[in-house]
Amino acid sequence: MAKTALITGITGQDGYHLAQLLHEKGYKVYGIMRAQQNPRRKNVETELPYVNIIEADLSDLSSLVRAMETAKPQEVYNLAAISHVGYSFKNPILTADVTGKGVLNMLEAIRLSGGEKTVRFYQASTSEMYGGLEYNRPKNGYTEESKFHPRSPYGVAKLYGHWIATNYRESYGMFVSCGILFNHEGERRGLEFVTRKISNAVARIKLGKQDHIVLGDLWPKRDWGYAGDYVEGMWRMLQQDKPDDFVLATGETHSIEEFLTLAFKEIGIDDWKPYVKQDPAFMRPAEVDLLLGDPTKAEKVLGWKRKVDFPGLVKKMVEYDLELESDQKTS
Ligand code: NAP
Ligand code: F7E
Repeated sequence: MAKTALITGITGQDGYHLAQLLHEKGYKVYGIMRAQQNPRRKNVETELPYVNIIEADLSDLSSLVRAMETAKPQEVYNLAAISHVGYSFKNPILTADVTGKGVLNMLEAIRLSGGEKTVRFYQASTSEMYGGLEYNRPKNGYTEESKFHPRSPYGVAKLYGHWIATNYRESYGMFVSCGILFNHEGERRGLEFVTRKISNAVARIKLGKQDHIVLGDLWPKRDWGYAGDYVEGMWRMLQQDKPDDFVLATGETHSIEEFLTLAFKEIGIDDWKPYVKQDPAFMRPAEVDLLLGDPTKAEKVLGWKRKVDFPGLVKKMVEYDLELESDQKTS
């Protein structure tokens, strides 16, 4: 019989890729959406027509219980969050409520609707929990055993989500797996994140629609992979015999300057410096200096490996934005 999955964060980048993957695998897919005047509702309705939309909010437990009762899923993927690190400094309490306590709400909704022993739960944990400081950087990259030292209200809220999910696994024997995912990007990345901001601006510069891009710090380094590869890892985590935590990463780290270099090369520009300005408005009160993940456990246990490499990722994003901007479509 076909399985049923419930995805929170269906309008987001990962919600898009995961819904596609599960649909291809024959799942019936439900997606939770903050529905009132959500500008992204029409994208889901047109691009993911097979998704059954449920109007609910991660900060409203009763709406989540009703969602569980409506969908009756075997698998719940908790992707919803206030996910922008910069925004979390400006709205730390909302971030704690949604990104942190929202995880508890979803876990309680599963228990209250009777799914404690039957539902498998994926929690979207993050490399932001490690913090990237020099004193706390394993030589070969962060593993599932590494020490956490979050550097933003987002990272702190995610750490609460990670530990409460772990606690429900240990306390109630629930099938709860946390994916500690390093940055993953792609055509569906929000325009407020640095990679998509760059790929979109580069396309617009090529087409004469803008003449420069304004960014914050350019030296931080990230372990950047492709979102389409990472949702496959999420699914594999819930197909195991027992729940566990897994790092998904590429094992490489690159600076924003390196991303800029490759992105501008795609439009035939070797020196990006004349096109980039910096503004402290895009800098953070505390920065995560360098993130590098070690995906050995996921490779061994899940048989997961990223397919798209760093140059391939940049190319994919710039090509997509060139087409999008030439067509005058909206994203
Ligand atoms: P995203 O594009 O920012 O999507 C976030 C989703 O959360 C959106 O669908 C948003 O819906 C929803 N949401 C926000 N507040 C909500 C609320 N109160 N109730 C219900 N839904 C709400 O994020 P993503 O890149 O797909 O990431 C998916 C998850 O993985 C997030 O939890 C993120 O923190 C985590 N993560 C991401 C990365 C990465 O590199 N992408 C890495 C590690 C972990 P609206 O349309 O209503 O805003
Ligand atoms: O920043 C720097 C910024 O916002 C990356 C989320 O998905 O991945 C993401 O968090 C770097 C940072 O992603 C701009 O200071 C410079 O050093 O694209 P970002 P993030 O903070 O790494 C993790 C794994 C998550 O879990 C999060 O949910 O780029 N940067 N100039 C800039 N960043 C932005 N957004 N905009 C700039 O203009």
